[in-house]
Amino acid sequence: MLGDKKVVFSGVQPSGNLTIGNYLGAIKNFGAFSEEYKCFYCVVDLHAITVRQVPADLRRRTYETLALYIACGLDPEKNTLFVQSHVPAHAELSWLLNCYTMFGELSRMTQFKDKSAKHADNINAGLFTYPVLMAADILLYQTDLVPVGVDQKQHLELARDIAGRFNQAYSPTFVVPEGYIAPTGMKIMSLANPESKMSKSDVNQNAVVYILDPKDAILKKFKSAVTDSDTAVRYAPAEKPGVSNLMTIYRCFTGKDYDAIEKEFEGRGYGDFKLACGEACADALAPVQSEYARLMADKAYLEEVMKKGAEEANYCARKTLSKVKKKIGFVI
Ligand code: ATP
Ligand code: LTN
Repeated sequence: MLGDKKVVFSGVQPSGNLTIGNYLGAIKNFGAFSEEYKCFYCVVDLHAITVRQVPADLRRRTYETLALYIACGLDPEKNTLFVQSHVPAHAELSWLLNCYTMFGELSRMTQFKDKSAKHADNINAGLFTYPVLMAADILLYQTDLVPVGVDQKQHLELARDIAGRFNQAYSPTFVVPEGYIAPTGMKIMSLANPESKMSKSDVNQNAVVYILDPKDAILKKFKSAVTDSDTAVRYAPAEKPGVSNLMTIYRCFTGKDYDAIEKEFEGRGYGDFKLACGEACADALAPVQSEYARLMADKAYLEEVMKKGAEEANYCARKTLSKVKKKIGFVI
C-alpha cells in the first residue's frame, strides 16, 4: 500500500522493438490500473544488458519504450514512468536479495535455460540472476499486483518466495505480490513458428509484428503466417496452433470471442481471415503509432517525464531499502 492505494509495478526491457506480444500481453493492460492503484511502470535497462546491446541502440530504445508507454495510454500524471538505472536502489536491493536466493532455484528458471541456449557465447552471471533483479524491482515498491505476460509467471513465483523467505527470517518487510496475467493477451506466439513465443529479439522479422510496423508490413506478415493444411478457422491450440494464435490476436484487437470468429469465417478460407487479422491489427495500432511519432519528436518532454518518474520512484524505493538494511544488521 502507498497512502490509501494498492501498488502496481511492471517493466519492459528496452532490448528491441516492441511487439504486439508486448502490447497485448502487457502494456495495453497497464492503463486499466491507473485510477485505482498507485502504478509504477519501469523501462528495465539493467535487465536489457543481460544480453549484449549496442550502446546507441540501447539509449534510443530507452526513449522509445518510454514513448510507447505513453502512446499506449499511460498518462505520466497518473502513473510513475521511469528508467530502472535512474533508481540505484534496484541494483542495491538486487545484491542483497541474491544472498536470499538459492542457486538451485535460479537453475530451474526456464527463461534462463532458453536464453542461455540462444546466447551460448554469453551466458553471463547477470542472465542467471536476472530474476533476482526482477524481484528487487517489484519488492522495492511494496507491490501488490504485477501485470505480466504468462511467460513471467515463474519469475513472479520466485519473487514471492524470496519475499516470504526474507519476511520469515526477519519480520514482515515486503508485501508478497500477486501476479496479474491478462485474460485476453496471454501468450502471443510467433507467426512463423506458433510453438514459440513472439519475442522482440527474434531474428526472423516475419515471425514478429512490431507495434510500429507500417500497415503494409503488418498485412504482409499476417499473410505469410504459418497455419495448417486444413481450411477451417477453428480454435484448437494443440491441433491448430497457428490458426489459434491468429484467432487470439484477432480476438484481442476486435473484442470478438472465439465462437463469433469461427462463425464470421465459416466457409471462408485462411486468406480472408489473415487479411482481417492484419486489418484489425493495423487499425488498432494506428493511433498508438501517431501518438508515438509526436512524442519522439519531443525528447525534452520525455526527459522531463523520466526525471519526475525517477524522483518519485527513488523516494519510495529508498524507504524500503533502508528498512531492509536495518533488518539485515547493517550500520546505517
Ligand atoms: P526478449 O525477446 O528480449 O526476451 P520479450 O519480448 O519477452 O523480450 P520483455 O521486455 O521481456 O519482452 O517483456 C515485457 C512484457 O511483455 C512482459 O510482461 C512479458 O510477459 C510480455 N510479453 C512478451 N512477449 C509476449 C508474448 N509473446 N505474449 C504475451 N506477452 C508477452
Ligand atoms: N522480466 C520481465 C521484465 C521485468 C518485469 C520486472 C516485469 C523486469 N522487471 C518487474 C514485471 C515486474 C519480462 O517481461 N521479461
